[in-house]
Amino acid sequence: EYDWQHFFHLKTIYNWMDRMAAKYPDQLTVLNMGTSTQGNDIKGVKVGNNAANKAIFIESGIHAREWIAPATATYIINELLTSMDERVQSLAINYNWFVFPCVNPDGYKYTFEHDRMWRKNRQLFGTCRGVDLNRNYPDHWNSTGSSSDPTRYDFAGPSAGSEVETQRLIEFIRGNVEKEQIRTYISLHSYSQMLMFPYGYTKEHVSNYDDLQEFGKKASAAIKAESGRDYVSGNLYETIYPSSGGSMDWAHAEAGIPIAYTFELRGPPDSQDLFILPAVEIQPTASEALTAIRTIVEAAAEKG
Ligand code: 0X9
Ligand code: ZN
Repeated sequence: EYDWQHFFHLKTIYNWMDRMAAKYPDQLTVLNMGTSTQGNDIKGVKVGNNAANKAIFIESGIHAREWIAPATATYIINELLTSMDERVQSLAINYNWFVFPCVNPDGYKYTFEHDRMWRKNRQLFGTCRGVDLNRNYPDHWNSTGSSSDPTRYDFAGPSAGSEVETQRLIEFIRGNVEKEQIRTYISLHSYSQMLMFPYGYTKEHVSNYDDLQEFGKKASAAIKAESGRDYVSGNLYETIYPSSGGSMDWAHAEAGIPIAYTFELRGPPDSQDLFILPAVEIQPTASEALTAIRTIVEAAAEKG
């Protein structure tokens, strides 16, 4: 019914989360941030319930066509609950995890039902649709690497934080960041094999640049050792391209979450459709992503 050899529809992912909650009632709780533009739930899970623990927040699927991202998020949830690897078991014991696999549920559904290459949400603007939710966050909104044109793939929206999907995520983080001690924020994307930290909007360095650079480099090395894949690490502005209004910049600068990364996971070996990763790649891609997260979390814990 659910595995990591196929990509699954939104409702299949949500049904799987419900079954995992029934199977692991002590460790897993299903959460709902609220509803999207078109009325779909934005569901996620909390894994772990030790109130003394710090928390890690993971979002994926902000870009609808990047199917490997939600698949990786569900893999991580499953590993936290079932892994026989002591290093992963330690992560589950020592941290609480908030994982929201599909923070753009309308777009994700649309990629299954109508257009595989859809990226944005499905908000209507006259004769066209969609805001790039990773350009809509209220931190130096629409200042670079985004567009005011609703026909474009990188449309920032009519105003900062205009979209309900953005608003629900902001409310969730604001309501939980202190209460749950969220100290790490991960945004999963594809396809460039990069581990990036803030800022996206400027090449100026964050105050903890040296730490984030060091953790990123360690994570790249850990992936290289596991799968032989090369992941470039660095600040987002200089590593991929300038872009403002991303969730990571907001999480770091506005919500005060010190450790924030945007991962670009694998794309296919050779193809024009770089978002269409063969399903056989889900397992190794998700495994190396978890290795990178584990390495970052362990390196940060060592620093104290
Ligand atoms: O353009 C993007 O949003 C990301 N690349 S993707 O191919 N997955 O669309 C890059 C990260 C963008 N930026 C910020 N977080 N600011
Ligand atoms: Zn993306």
